[in-house]
Amino acid sequence: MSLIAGAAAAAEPGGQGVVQVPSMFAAASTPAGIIADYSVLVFGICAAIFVVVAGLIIVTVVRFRSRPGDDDREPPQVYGSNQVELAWTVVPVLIVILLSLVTARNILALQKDERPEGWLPVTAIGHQWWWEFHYPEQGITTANELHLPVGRPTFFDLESQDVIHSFWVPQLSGKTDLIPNRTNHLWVDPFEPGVYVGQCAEYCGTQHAQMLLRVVVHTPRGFESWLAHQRTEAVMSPGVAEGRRLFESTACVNCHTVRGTDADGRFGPDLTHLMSRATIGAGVASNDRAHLLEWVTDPDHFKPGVRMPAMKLGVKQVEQVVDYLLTLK
Ligand SMILES: [Cu+2]
Repeated sequence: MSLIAGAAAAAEPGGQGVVQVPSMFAAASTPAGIIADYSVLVFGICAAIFVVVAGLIIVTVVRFRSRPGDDDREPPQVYGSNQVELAWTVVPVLIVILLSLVTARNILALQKDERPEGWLPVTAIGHQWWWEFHYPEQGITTANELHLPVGRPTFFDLESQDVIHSFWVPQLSGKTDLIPNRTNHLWVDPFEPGVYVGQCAEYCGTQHAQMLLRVVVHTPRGFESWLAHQRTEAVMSPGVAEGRRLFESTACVNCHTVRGTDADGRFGPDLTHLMSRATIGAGVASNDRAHLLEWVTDPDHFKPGVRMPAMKLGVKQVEQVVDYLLTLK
């Protein structure tokens, strides 16, 4: 069911663009590039050590194996060779120093505690089991699908509403934890428009594996038009008045916000522009009428243990609520 499994697919139903394969070796942002280069360096050094050690073992085993006619005397024993001792002390020390220096340089390049002037601020909040993204400069909030521009780096405040989560989009950056009562930071500067997928990387409860996120990277102009659309309030169509009345008279409004209406709950995802998202339930299903009907009827069916309860509405009422949701474009 997971949309990550189908991530290699070229076309995207939501019209968001090509979904990239989530490989940390296909870096699409500076922090991910630094980490990928470092991984290759460490892997290269370890591979060289492996080849030397395994090679010496093989040569020794073959060359000094027992042969017919050998006598049973012990071969000469070597103790206290200064050359050998120096070699296996100095070489590892040099390797450790090299790796420490490169690590320190990379950490300095990756870690920023303050947002540089001109960067886009975004607050990412981890919830069991979905992502809230808040754009403080624009005053908008969305869920599970993060939209970013090319050409302007983004600086994240990472927070958690409940337990420890971890933000990870392999092509954009390394993992950083979202910890309750603490704000961590992360930055990315995507090079190419596209859709990058990621997921929570710290076990956070039963639905941890279905806490997916997608990052839609736009051209600067595309990002501005996305922002302009998200800033607008929900547009009401009279044809779905009954669905809206049901939504606002049941517990839906305790958890969900629809800007421009009475719904201002904060516990669940903001639904003002629900239909601008390609997926529901933090990536468990594509966002269309059939899946919304199933989701509202019984969210547990997709995500056992999910915090959203089944509202015990009749079939007709669920259809009316969903038809209202479908107008939240
Ligand atoms: Cu998790």
